[in-house]
Amino acid sequence: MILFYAAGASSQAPHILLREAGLNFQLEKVDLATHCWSGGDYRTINQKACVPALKLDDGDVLTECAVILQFIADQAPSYRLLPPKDTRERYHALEWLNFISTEIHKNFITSERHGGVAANFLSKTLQGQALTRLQVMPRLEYVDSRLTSSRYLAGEHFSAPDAYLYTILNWARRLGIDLAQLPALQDFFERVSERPAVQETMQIEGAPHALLEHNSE
Ligand SMILES: N[C@@H](CCC(=O)N[C@@H](CS)C(=O)NCC(=O)O)C(=O)O
Repeated sequence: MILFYAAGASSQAPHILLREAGLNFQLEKVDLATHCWSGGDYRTINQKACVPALKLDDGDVLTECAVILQFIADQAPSYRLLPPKDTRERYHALEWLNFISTEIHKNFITSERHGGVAANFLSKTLQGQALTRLQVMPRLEYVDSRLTSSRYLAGEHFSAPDAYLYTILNWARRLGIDLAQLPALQDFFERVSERPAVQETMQIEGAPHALLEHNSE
């Protein structure tokens, strides 16, 4: 399997989960500004030009973060990275994946484009970043309220939606959202940060793109 990723992008969630699942995989970095990877034009891998994409050993390519996470979890069922199929708990975990994807992830993505290039996933202007904060705060407050009664989104066990939420909380922090005002989310973030698979992922991916033009953060 090959995971196509960009540092700190939503592809970080499947990256974490592949490590949690102990699966064999390769990483290929994508430059979202030029649509290039070491093998050429990334749009020949994923016509949507977005990461993540997961190329399977038979050549098939899966896209869409929430779906890739389900696929990875199902490759290693003993790790229980999603509750078993056909259980009510499974559907509640899928509710989280869908909520994070449609209500949180997409509200972080800016419509700004730089130099005419669709190259960035978080806003690079102060005005755009303020708008993002307005959009995401009520959704993060909802997640915070739900995490007051359990350690992880699907209960007491780390699972796929947690990898996705963790990735997105990194975006919140980069945009200056102080997690101290969301105490359950702050605890969750610290707990997940300590996981070896997460630390390895963060170290390998390195720093994401700068959040202001002409500023290396
Ligand atoms: N619907 C896609 C969206 C993925 C997405 O938003 N990817 C961003 C990075 S987090 C991206 O590749 N953006 C490229 C661009 O804006 O040009 C999914 O859920 O996987």
